[in-house]
Amino acid sequence: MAGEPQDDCLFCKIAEGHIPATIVRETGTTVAFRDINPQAPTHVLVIPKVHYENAAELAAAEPAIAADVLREAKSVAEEDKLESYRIVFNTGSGAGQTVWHAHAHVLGGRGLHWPPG
Ligand code: IU
Repeated sequence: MAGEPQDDCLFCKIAEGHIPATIVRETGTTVAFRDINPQAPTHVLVIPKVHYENAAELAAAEPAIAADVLREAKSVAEEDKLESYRIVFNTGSGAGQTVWHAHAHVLGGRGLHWPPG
């Protein structure tokens, strides 16, 4: 059920501390950890602890937690001293989403092209 931990969800397991990750920040509602396959010098994922399939579903059900995710993304950028950065929510397989637990990619530390690929 949406919002509840899913047995087969890797990010739920990271949020619960059952699978190790390089955690950079944690709040009551979010966890931020380094992506295992970084696409930029800073590539951190910010996830809500609650399980929703994507950012839009999270925002619809738990708008305050969606705001927490954005606030934490900014804090990650500040901690890594990024002047510019990009926050990405891949939504749907056609956009490259591979993990079905809402997550913000925080990317920075190199030039970022526009439009993205
Ligand atoms: P996506 O937007 O769903 O494609 O992002 C999923 C990300 O999760 C992707 O960048 C992976 O490298 C990352 N990731 C991870 O950090 N740790 C893992 O164990 C797995 C995926 I599986």
